[in-house]
Amino acid sequence: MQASAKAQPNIALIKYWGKRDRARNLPAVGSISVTLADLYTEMDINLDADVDSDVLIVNGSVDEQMLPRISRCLDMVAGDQRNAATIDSRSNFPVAAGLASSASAFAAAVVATAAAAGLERTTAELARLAGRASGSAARSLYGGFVELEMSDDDIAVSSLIPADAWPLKVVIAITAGGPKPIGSGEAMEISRKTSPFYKCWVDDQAQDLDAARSAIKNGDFDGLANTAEHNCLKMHSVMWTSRPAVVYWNAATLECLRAIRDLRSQGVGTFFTVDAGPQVKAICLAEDEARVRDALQSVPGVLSIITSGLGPGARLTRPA
Ligand code: 2P0
Repeated sequence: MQASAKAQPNIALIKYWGKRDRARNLPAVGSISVTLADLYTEMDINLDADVDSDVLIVNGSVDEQMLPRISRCLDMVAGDQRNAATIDSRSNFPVAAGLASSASAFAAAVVATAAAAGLERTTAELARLAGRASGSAARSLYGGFVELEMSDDDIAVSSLIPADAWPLKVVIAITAGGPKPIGSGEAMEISRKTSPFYKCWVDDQAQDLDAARSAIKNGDFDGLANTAEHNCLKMHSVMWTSRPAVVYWNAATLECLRAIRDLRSQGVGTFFTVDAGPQVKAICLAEDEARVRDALQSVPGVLSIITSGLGPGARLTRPA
């Protein structure tokens, strides 16, 4: 009745923004991501803990705010007749700051809960369950380059190529601490209902997915860079044209984009992406990682830098 799992966050190169079905949390668009290696969430689930109701500890402190969402996720995996659980979650990076902490948390949660409940589930089934809890979490069940495909009835997630087939690096510039002003789930709904660009965003996505998929299969860095930057800016254009506008960037975010574009124009293998937060992620060729890190480190307003390679999908650590 006890199990532990480890999962890494993922960074979308072709992004998910908007829901097709809120009740089942189905995304309106497919997405493609890279799973990171060096940032992680470890989660212990105990379904034999002798507690009256679920208790969630995040990095050593009781977390009442996340508890209802985590409890619903455990219900989805183990059924709502399950025992109350203690859930102990530890992450080695800032949570709720646009670093996809919900992805690694819910991916770890579904893997550990299924094992604690003694259930055999395939990775594809676990990915669908994780996606119900948080759309991006479905992608963290797989390693390397991952595609989430959207059909009318459900999602299907798969690895396009493993992490070691194209060992790119990710340099993350932290430009602000603390939680984001508005959660992505709520912000997506505002965009869906109000942005005049939303339909165009949804209609365009298949083209970006096709271009990115073939760039990944062909190891075409420039092709991937052009498509990913375009897709990121298109998503933020949808956010900015929502009412009220959803603006996650700060001045340092924009300065980092400029620095990355300057590097690229000098022949450095890097491109940017930005999620629902002010942090900037520079994807880069391994040989250019140090140069990208040094450049972003010296951008005014950058508080710290995190670097990571690409890594595996969520897995059970206990029982191993
Ligand atoms: C992504 N984001 O594809 C996009 C890009 C943020 C910007 O998925 O409501 O936490 O839990 O399904 O997965 C963040 O949204 O949203 C996200 P829910 P989630 O990575």
